[in-house]
Amino acid sequence: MSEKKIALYDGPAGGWGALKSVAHHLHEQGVAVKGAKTLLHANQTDGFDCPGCAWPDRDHRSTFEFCENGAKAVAAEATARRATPEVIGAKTLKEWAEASDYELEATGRLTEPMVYDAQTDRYQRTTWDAAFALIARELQALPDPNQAIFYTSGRTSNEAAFLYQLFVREYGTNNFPDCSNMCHEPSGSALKPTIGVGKGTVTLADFEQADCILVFGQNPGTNHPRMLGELRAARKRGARIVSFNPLRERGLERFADPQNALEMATLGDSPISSHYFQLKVGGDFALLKGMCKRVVERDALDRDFIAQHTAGFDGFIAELREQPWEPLVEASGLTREQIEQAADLYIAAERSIVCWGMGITQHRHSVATIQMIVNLLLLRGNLGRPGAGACPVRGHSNVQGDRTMGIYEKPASAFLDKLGEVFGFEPPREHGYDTVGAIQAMLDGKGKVFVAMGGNFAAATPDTAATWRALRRCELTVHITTKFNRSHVVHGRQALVLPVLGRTEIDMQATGPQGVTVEDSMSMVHLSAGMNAPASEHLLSEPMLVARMAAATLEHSRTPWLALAGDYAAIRDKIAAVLPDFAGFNDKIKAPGGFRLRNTASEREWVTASGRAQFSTHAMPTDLAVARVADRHRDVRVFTLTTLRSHDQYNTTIYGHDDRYRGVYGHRRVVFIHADDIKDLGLKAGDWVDITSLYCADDVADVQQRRAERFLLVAYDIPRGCLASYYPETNPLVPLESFSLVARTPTSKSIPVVLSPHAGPAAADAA
Ligand SMILES: Nc1nc2c(c(=O)[nH]1)N[C@H]1C(S)=C(S)[C@@H](COP(=O)(O)OP(=O)(O)OC[C@H]3O[C@@H](n4cnc5c(=O)[nH]c(N)nc54)[C@H](O)[C@@H]3O)O[C@H]1N2
Ligand SMILES: Nc1nc2c(c(=O)[nH]1)N[C@H]1C(S)=C(S)[C@@H](COP(=O)(O)OP(=O)(O)OC[C@H]3O[C@@H](n4cnc5c(=O)[nH]c(N)nc54)[C@H](O)[C@@H]3O)O[C@H]1N2
Ligand SMILES: [Mo]
Repeated sequence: MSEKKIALYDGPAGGWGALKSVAHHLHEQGVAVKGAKTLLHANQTDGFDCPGCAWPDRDHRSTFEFCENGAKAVAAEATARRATPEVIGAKTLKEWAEASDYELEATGRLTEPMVYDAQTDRYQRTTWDAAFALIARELQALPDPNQAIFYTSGRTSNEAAFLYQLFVREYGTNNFPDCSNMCHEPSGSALKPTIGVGKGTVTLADFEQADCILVFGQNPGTNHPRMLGELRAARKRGARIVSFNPLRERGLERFADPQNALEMATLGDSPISSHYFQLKVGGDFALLKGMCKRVVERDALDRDFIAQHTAGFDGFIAELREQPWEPLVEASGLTREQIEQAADLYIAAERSIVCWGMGITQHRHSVATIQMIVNLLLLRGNLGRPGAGACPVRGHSNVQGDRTMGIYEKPASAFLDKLGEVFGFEPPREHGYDTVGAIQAMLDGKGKVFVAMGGNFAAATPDTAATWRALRRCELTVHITTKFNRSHVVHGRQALVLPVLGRTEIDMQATGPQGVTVEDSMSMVHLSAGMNAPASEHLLSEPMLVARMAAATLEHSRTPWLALAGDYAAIRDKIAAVLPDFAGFNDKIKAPGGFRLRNTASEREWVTASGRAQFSTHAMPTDLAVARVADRHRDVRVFTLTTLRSHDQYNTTIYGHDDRYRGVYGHRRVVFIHADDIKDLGLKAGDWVDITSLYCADDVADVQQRRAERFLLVAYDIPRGCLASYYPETNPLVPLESFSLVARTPTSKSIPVVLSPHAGPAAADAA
């Protein structure tokens, strides 16, 4: 671990620091040579899709596109370390429970299937046949298939996801919680009824033509580094880049492109944002409504578009005119002049794109906020024409594709009809559990078998204490995974850990080496093929694992499971038979870079109830948890805590303990806070505090308390009253009952909390 220090970083994002960091991580993972060779195949026409993020590749370049955090994701998978049954079995699970998330994953790639042995409290080696027999026995023993829950994380390929949802539906349930429930679910929920597609409408070509790109609640310098290349190019052309973020994020300010020889040699860099608005955490709805108000007041409307393509305009502007400015100013944390300035930048542009990330989605009113983004776009006809549109920037590299493949707890009946017809069975119709619902069901004893296709449910989900109780109540927990993580340590009465191939590895089946497909954030579907030798000879591919699990469990299935898993082209033919947009799938992916799925909104065809793009009217929310808690606790200072990613992690996978751009080294338990707020608390930067979250439902008098201990106070450029800290360490503070309306996404970006000095020896130790 690096030396612990807090030291302001004043360089650009990217640059030599990024190259140095990659060299360090490759070395750490023991993959200096193989890793470097592997990196050169990331996002190449004949290579694998980078497991880092869902940002699209520019026409699958023939030259290697450098990305620091993509490189770390690849290095983490291509690591030389091996978590054999001997390594994992050397400790009891009670002992493993003491290890950090970092230490768990640092054991390396899992090599063989393992089963939990309650007698010794250890995982031990098992065979694949025994593992599938155990799963089959437990699933068949359940009196109701709805007692089984099947989670998916977003790295799973289309082929694996399609087989997985088919298996689960033939088994008899729609219980498909997935990482999307905690991520961009509100984007889909907001977009589908308003513009007819639950996805973004733009492509990279639009980024070349936009005059104004608005970036809300997103930190691309860390989470989508390749996006900085597009933003930088746009800025160089003279486009305006307008950022809305409570924190000043270095990646949104300045960037030195490692691709650019001159910038690297001269230590030069390029500005990214032309304008930066540091609004309050959760202030976006008010800000966006204010921007819409200004657009209407200035009469800067595309009246032809509104008349021809939209519905609900009159109701929307009538309510908007009634909306006083004062509450908008108060809730946004910006001045009226700033809100007007932001709107004027938007008005001045001929073509605008709005991008957003988790800073928008993980709030109580996220769906309304995203619909306010849609309103803003509709007012000026910024949908369905070049250089304009909506751009929710997805997280996991195939999270969008998994949904397209049917990983959804509320499937459309047309999809189920077709699935049943193609495979000759009657799919279940009842909607299933999402992530919050699944935790609740396990807590209530209604969910008894938990199967996870990737991910780290125990660490990624809200309300850690409740989630762990839920998982521990299960009869059986099954994790299909590449690395050892928290979810394997917090297990059911019986437990299996089943290791699979990663994307960078050669996937050899009966008919030869196989490629899989993924869909990026801009609906481009393309092939991905690994080139490294598998981490162990015992690994199964995800499609083969699902096929064998299905063949063992479903005695009357007519699906040729093993034949499908022996030839992924055959799976793709079935996908094409079920999903009309995939007609000719196997031919289409032969084109370098693949093909784009049809996006009706980008053609100005509106597949909505009214047949038009829909304005949505939303009043200012009055039911905010922070306000409710502050009202009941007038004697203490209630802060709004937002939880985010450091530069050295991939969700729950912790690569290291530095957050270079925010000046944090060797620490993860930090809380960013305004210097004046530290003073008001009678504390100083460098002091240790405990964080207590307070939560009360609308109609309940009880205030629930949750606690996470020992965080270092870091003075930071963040609005007063707002705090930021890293996830997953802060997940114990997120109440299970607190989620966004409609989408049910945990509100991990607006948690009411109070701070208190940490007493006890740990503070001294850690400092
Ligand atoms: N290297 C790396 N890449 C990743 C990931 C990773 O962990 N590591 N995760 C992947 C996944 S699954 C996802 S979903 C994406 C996540 O990518 P992001 O959406 O960038 O995720 P966060 O780090 O949660 O950061 C959200 C940003 O929102 C800001 N923010 C916080 N609260 C608010 C608010 O109320 N309003 C506004 N306007 N801004 C706010 C924060 O300051 C931060 O800059 O990245 C993907 N890519
Ligand atoms: N407080 C708070 N909580 C959050 C968030 C937040 O911003 N704040 N963000 C939320 C978001 S946006 C998301 S997407 C979720 C993420 O939730 P998850 O998707 O469940 O979590 P990850 O950390 O991405 O999962 C990492 C694990 O995936 C496994 N894995 C990696 N590659 C593969 C593979 O190729 N195959 C298989 N089978 N397994 C693999 C490894 O075991 C690794 O440990 O967390 C959410 N939780
Ligand atoms: Mo995500």
